[in-house]
Amino acid sequence: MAVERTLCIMKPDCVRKGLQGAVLSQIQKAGFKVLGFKQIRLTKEQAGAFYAVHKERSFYPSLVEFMTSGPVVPVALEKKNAVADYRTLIGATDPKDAAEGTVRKLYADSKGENIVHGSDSVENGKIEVGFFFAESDLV
Ligand code: FUP
Repeated sequence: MAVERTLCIMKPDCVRKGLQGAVLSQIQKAGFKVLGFKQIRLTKEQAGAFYAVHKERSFYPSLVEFMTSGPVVPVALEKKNAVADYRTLIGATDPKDAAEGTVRKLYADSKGENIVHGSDSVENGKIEVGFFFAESDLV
């Protein structure tokens, strides 16, 4: 299995609920190395660009609204098989469908406000880490 990078974003609901530590602990216990970690407030332009793939979807405006509603914590992660393993750890997009013990099952209220983001492919893992972190910031 190859070493991969994947991007976690602790979303505004995660920060509002004070779950940054609990979520990071769960990620670290699962064997991920934290390469980069910061708290920022996204602009509408940044959130819109990050989710550009969903631009034509009906939920896009509310997604951008939500992602700019408070601070977020992007976390660059590295591990063998990181992309698939991190998605297993966070669970399905809709917490109603998420497996027991997953981050979204434990903490998320809805499909729209689901605590964390996770990259969906190895290629997007690299691109999304680069969206938030310069290579020189990943240590
Ligand atoms: P995921 O890869 O699990 O983060 O899910 P998607 O890329 O399909 O969706 C990205 C985000 O859009 C979700 F985290 C929340 C939002 N979304 C909705 O609000 N409604 C939907 O029906 C689907 C996604």
